[in-house]
Amino acid sequence: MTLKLCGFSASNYYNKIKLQLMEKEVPFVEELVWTGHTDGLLVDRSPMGKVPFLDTPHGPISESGACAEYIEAAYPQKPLLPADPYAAAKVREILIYSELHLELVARNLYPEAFFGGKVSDEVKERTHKLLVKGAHGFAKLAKFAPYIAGPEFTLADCAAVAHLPLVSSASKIIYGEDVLTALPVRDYVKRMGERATMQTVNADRKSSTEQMMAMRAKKTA
Ligand SMILES: N[C@@H](CCC(=O)N[C@@H](CS)C(=O)NCC(=O)O)C(=O)O
Repeated sequence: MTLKLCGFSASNYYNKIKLQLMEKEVPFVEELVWTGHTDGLLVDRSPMGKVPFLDTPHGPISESGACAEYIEAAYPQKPLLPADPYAAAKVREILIYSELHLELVARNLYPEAFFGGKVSDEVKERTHKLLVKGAHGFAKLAKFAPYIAGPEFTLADCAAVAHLPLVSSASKIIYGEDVLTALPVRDYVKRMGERATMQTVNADRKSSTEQMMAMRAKKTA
């Protein structure tokens, strides 16, 4: 059975796994699954109702971190984690910072930044403090030399290239300033965008985002 990546291409976490699979040249198919509904079919496969999740020959796996580790272990070709345990831990560390201390924090702003909703001033203030702290922490670890963890393309790049642009743009829209301004994110994302794999991710993201926005507009009409 071919590995099946489930979710939609506008999702940054989905794209983290899609990029990993393409970079490793692991054969996979995609199943379009939207979120926002809690029917049995989705929560049986992804108990929190989130995407992405993987359908493997052994059964489903939710949470992109678990999916990414499964892919590295089950498909050792073109490894995206160093063999050295310390070097691998440093890659995972950067990946976790980009998600836990940046993306997940910035996510509080997305309803207003991207979806026409409203976020309270209290949430904005608290989120700003956490984002500034997260950006300082991340800046101490990220290398951009030329990849996020150093000279090799790693799993941390699959995450960073999916998450950092969203963190920057949400912060610019809500606060009028980019909390990642001290970091060379723009050049990094541009450089990453030259990869054929990333061009596919970006083209699919664009059409999926249009589809998602059209569905949302229809719902609120
Ligand atoms: N920790 C999860 C986060 C995934 C996530 O938040 N996915 C979003 C789409 S980008 C989602 O499914 N949102 C719908 C929801 O939370 O109900 C992971 O790493 O897979």
